Amino acid sequence: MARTPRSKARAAQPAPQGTHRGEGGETHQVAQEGYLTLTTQQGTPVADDQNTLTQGRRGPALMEDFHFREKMFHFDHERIPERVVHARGYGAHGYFETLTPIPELTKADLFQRAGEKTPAFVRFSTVAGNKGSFDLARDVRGFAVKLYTQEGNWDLVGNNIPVFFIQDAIKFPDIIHSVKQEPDKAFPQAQSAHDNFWDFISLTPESMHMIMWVMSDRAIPRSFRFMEGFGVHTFRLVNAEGRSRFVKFHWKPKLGLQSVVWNEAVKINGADPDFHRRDLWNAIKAGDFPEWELCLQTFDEDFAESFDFDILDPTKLIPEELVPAVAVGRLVLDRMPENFFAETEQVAFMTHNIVPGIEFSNDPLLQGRNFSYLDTQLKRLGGPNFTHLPINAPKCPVHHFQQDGHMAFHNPRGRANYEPNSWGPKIGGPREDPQRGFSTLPEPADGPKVRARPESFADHYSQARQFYVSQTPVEQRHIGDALVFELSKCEVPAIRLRMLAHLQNIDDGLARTVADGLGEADLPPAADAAAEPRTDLPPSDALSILKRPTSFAGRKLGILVTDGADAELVKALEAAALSIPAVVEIIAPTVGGVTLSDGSRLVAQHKIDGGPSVLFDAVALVLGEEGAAKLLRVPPARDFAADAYAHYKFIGFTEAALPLMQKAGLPPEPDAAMVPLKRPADAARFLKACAALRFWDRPDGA
Ligand code: HDE
Repeated sequence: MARTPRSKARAAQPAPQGTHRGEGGETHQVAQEGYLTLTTQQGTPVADDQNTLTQGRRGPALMEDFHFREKMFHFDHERIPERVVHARGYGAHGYFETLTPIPELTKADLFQRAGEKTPAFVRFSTVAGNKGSFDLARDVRGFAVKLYTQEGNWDLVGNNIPVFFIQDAIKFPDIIHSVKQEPDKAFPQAQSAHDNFWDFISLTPESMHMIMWVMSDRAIPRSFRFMEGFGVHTFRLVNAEGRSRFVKFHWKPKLGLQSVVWNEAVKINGADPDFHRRDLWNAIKAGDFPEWELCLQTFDEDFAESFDFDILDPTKLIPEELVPAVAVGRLVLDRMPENFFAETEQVAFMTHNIVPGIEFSNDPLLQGRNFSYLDTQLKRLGGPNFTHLPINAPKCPVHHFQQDGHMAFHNPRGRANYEPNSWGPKIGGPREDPQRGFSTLPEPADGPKVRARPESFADHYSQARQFYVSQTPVEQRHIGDALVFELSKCEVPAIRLRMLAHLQNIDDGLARTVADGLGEADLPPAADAAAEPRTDLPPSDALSILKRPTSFAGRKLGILVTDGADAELVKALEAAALSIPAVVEIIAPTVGGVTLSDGSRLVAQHKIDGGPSVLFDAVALVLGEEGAAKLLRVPPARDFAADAYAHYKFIGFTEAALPLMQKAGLPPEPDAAMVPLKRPADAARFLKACAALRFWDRPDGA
């Protein structure tokens, strides 16, 4: 008699509970202890989850097999539409703690009491790629925060870049269509390096400021934990007296900012497409909770009037040198979701989720978003009751007369389902509260109905230039390299030329560098500008990453070891990292690990080709004599050293590692970031040096 798959599978698996039919048709009683009984969705206990009901062992399947049909039907419907943008994301729970109450600025309940904690859920994302795309695309990162306040949910749906590509929401479908896979080919995936994107951009001068940011290191962050977040638009804060001020929201990471270099990003995407997810998961699971300060730039109508640009224009920012960003609270992420789908996939952020004390401005992009987010949740989540899902439900009392619809699982009781009614306080249901309730600031508005951009939105180049001149030479070089890389992927020469024409309105040197990189001898004339580009805006240090202080806290050291590696040195490196605190992972010829100099066994987290140096912020080559010789014949070991060097990383090394380093093409004379590890005491010195994160002075880096 033929063996059923069940009989093979059972040997290796824990015994399922319940009864099942054996090969000979006899009924076995299998272990029940400790297991719950498997049931259908209707609660019917399941006897056999391995075999479909058939007419005879080799006969046709029967329609009456309700368990098979229910199981398969549910599987067929497991997916919901992925987000049309920001499809790939990763979320975490935490809280917002108010540090400085600001009742003079806003009556928003969450800002009234120092030390009060408001539950939060945050979802980070890339924009262009599909749900299964890789983490280190060159792209904007979403930074969406849901705060479950006592007066309703406040969603601050921001990005890691403080400006945007377009000034009017009506252009959003166009910019997104242009960046996503081309509709005929269905590629490229998660990349802006293609003709459609640059065609649209080169025809859309208002995107130039954003383009400088997206071509900068901001678009290839090292981790979600090391990036800033921005609300982008100007919002309003309103206090209890009804006085209002404008506000821009900033999230500043406690661990500082850090990005990878492009060559590293490309390799990370192959080595670990989930690099950012894994980083967040590991950090939170290890109790190293990422943290951001919420900082506010607030200003009044007078400032808005006097500022060089329109505060309603989302392609502009307000330099922090002009309006400082003042910290009022902190966001801490301390818990990963238990179920990715239920929480991260089903979370519905909506820009119109605001609370009394916070209001919109007339930024046309924000106004358009207020329509789009509700609409998109209906499509994604399938009905109007997505607010009933635990991840979306407010954590404050909710009383209203909205009823029924798909999947309504909080249903009002009693007779009253309208208001006003005369049924009295007990059964008549909730009533309005003019004191506590959200009331819109009576901002006057007038004028003819038009489709027109304000004149005050016309300057598209001045802040693009300001961003560029605020960068260090290394960062400027990266912007030039990124533009050359992306435009080299454009097959249509006219698109490249149009971009060069725009770049001339931003910075002559940058235009020349990009033209050289493209092999374009002659620069085209500068693009026509709707407003004369200004060259007098002063550099703003806050716009640069590399002008900020650095630290190795929360970073990762990779130690490559072989048999015979110095046990004391490995221990000293681990201890020095722990004291920062930073994380250490061991890479070895096999994942089973190595035998150290003292005879002890050290287990590895990675086999050498599964743990390339691009996954680490700094590396140490702690090799023993014999093992080192063997590594010379292992190409991934050479790449490990060569990439660490090319990516400007700090490299600690024992003497036995020198032949490998030489074979990998590293210079025979160590530079200042190649630190000899002669004795255990050198470990602390090495890790101290690692705080600089990269040694940019290396002449032949990536
Ligand atoms: Fe979004 N955006 N967006 N966006 N956006 C969405 O909503 C939209 C914009 C941002 O992790 C969608 O739930 C329009 C700016 C983030 O779930 C959709 C416009 C900023 C997320 C949508 C913009 C953002 C989204 C798709 C131009 C930074 C991910 C799925 C007017 C301030 C939220 C969804 C998450 C998601 C529309 C521009 C941030 C379609 C129409 C500017 C972080 O509603």
